[in-house]
Amino acid sequence: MRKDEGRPSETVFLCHILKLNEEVVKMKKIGILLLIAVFVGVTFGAVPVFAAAKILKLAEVHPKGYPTEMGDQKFSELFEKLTQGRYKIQVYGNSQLGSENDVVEQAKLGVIEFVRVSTSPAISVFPEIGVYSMPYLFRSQDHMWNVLNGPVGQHFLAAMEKVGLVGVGYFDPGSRNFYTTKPLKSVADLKGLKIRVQPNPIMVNLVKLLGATPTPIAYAEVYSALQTGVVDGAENNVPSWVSQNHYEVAKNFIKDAHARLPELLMVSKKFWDTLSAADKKAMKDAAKEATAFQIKAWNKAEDDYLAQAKAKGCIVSEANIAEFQKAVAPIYAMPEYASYKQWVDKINATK
Ligand code: BDP
Repeated sequence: MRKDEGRPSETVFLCHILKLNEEVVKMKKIGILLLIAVFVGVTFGAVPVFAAAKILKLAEVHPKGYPTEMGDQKFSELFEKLTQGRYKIQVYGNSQLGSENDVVEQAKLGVIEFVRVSTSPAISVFPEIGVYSMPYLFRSQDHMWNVLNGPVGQHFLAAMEKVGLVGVGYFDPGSRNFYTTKPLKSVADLKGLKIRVQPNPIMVNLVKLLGATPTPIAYAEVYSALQTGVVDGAENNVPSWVSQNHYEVAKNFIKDAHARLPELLMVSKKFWDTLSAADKKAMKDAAKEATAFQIKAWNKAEDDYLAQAKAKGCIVSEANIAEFQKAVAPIYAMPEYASYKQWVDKINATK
């Protein structure tokens, strides 16, 4: 009896095993089908529904809410949308990824996909673009945009490909002006002062022509350089002066508008070359719209930051522009900038 008792449960057990086997076979079939689907998708260009977005890095020196940073965010949002979420750009502000000179090098190597930097750090890898930092080159904001949107501006964006970078677009830089810890009303007041400049040979020469001593320092270190007296002043646009708190220490600002150095949005050529023609177009389109957005944000920020500085008791003086122009004019005759003449002429001829 005992032997017989065991029989029904053995049968049930066997049935279970058989059912389980069927399930395993079913699951294997589904697995194989899924594998085929992925293979076909990848091989023939269809995108598997579960593909994760590729994360890209964009280096920026400014903090959240600064107009160029807002432009970066807009660009990132649009590029993601235009590529149906296949790419996601993460903006690293506040010099988190390094100084502008460092990140330009990293973008050349393909370690960082995008950089938003001033023209200055691009000069070390592409000297021709230095022409943009010549003093009083652009007559106004409108003149600058006519140049940037015209053949000269577009030439520079494309030509950087030779050095491993592709210019995607420009952002508005405003105009650069001097500010110091000492009273500042004229060129004479700059005499003998130590002035922070971007690591840019043209800015070094410009400051020398004004009788001051240029000190190249990375952007993130300017505040402490001013505070500790390593420098007596710096030169920049109003939003940088205020957002970096330089205005707390260097309260004297003179509106001499000696230069406008276009802000560059560049992509690593290494990454650019991996893109389809449609994605390259998407990137350019995203940049175009982001530029229009940034210009609006810029114009508003300039006014807001200036009001903030005045409210905090800063002294903002109007410069005798002719006096500044006269002092720096000899830079155009320096032999090291002879090759800029062809560009200067084209820029002067632009309406
Ligand atoms: C600001 C530019 C930023 C530069 C900075 C500087 O937006 O890209 O790094 O000047 O002076 O106006 O270093």
